[in-house]
Amino acid sequence: MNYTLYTSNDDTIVAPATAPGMAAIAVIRMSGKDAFAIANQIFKGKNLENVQSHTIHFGTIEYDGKIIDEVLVSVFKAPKSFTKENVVEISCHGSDYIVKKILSLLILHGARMAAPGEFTRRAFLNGRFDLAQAEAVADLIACDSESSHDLAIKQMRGGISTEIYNLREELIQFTALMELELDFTEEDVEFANRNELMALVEKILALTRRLASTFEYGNAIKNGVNTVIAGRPNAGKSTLLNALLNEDRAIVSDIPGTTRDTIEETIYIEGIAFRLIDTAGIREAADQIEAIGVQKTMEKIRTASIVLYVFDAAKLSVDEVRSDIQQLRHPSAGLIVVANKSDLLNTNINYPLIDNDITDGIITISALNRSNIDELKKILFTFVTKDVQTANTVVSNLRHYEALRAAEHALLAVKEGIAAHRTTELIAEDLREALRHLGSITSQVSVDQDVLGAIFSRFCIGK
Ligand SMILES: Nc1nc2c(ncn2[C@@H]2O[C@H](COP(=O)(O)OP(=O)(O)OP(=O)(O)O)[C@@H](O)[C@H]2O)c(=O)[nH]1
Ligand SMILES: [Mg+2]
Repeated sequence: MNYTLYTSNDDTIVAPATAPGMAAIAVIRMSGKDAFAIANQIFKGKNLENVQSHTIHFGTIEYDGKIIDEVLVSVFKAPKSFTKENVVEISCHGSDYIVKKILSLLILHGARMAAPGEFTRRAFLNGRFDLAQAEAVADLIACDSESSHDLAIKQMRGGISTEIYNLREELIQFTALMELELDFTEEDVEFANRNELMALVEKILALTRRLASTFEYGNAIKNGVNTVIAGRPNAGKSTLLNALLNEDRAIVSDIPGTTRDTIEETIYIEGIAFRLIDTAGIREAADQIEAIGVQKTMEKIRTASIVLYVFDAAKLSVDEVRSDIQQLRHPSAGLIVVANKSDLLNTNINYPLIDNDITDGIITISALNRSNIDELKKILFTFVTKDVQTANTVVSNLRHYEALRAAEHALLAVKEGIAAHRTTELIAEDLREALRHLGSITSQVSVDQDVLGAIFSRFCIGK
């Protein structure tokens, strides 16, 4: 959707606000200065221009003397509406025919079909909220688990905006002082205390780094955590998948090399989606199909957030376990060691020789007896949420993440500049660059029209 396709903001726009298909009710939303006048043309009930804001009215939609539907009409008068414009919401019966008919009648009387995201875009342009919050509305609509919902609400209420706002204000003060110095170049004065500036830059750097680091986890919460179950053949990987799912999804047998293609299923642990991926056991493949399976396993590990390394605790030596970990360890994924088949062991096992810093957790289970499975789930949940839980704000938006990273880059240049006693002019330039990136998150500076277009086109029509 191209930004230039939007026509005037004076138009009254209309779109279905509910998904198409059969449903009990459907809602059509109309926003703009003529919303009441246009609705009045087809609504037989009260005169909507004369009713109070935030009221609901029963009546019929009629055209050519024919009743199209019995409806409820909600009235929101500017500026107390989502878009801060006059808004009418028509709740009709949920049939695509009725929805289309009513839409066409409203368009006939002067409304225009809304472009994707145009309602939210108007809300933004009319100062209803900042850009980061507008993007959170998109996330809120798309969210499908409790955690992603929490995340979107936090952001919509202005989490990231407030965290950035105050520090950015301080930075603006310094930049202003630096600009002042530029007016007195011959006199060699320093209005901006370099030590204080350095301390502030450090503080902002810590914030941008903290916020950026929540991105990876925030993203995982939003999109599901890729969790690859890997290990040698017969370790019990498929049995573990079944135990975590609590159903017999994957084929289990005592023949090594049972699983040849990957199997993917999703489980929710306290609202967070984990995409479990059962893989072919890793060994020297006996045939070509198995070789392809092993290759696929390694590919899956590269895209994993967590690798669950499963081994047969009754069979493998510590050295073998260690060498497997070396092979499976991937810098961008956590690695949790799962010692399986505890039911075959007489004594409790202890793995003091498996380095703690190369694993993110070790647990002994019996996939067959389903013992310790809940504990394993707890480890998974804690691993994913440990960074997020301590943070007030979680960055879940790629645009914000990129802006934070760009700000960090500019701030590092400021730091270097101060340390190297560079000229005020050079430092001020990097400061402005940092301010621009920080400001672009909440759009305290002008955001390119292209950027706006890209953001709002992520919405679908009616949002
Ligand atoms: N005693 C015992 N046997 C288990 C346990 N978990 C799995 N097994 C058995 O180990 C054998 C292999 O289990 P699978 O789940 O198919 O192993 P896998 O790792 O998926 O094997 P491949 O798909 O061949 O790589 C089966 O006979 C399982 O019943 C366990 O906790 N205890
Ligand atoms: Mg298997």
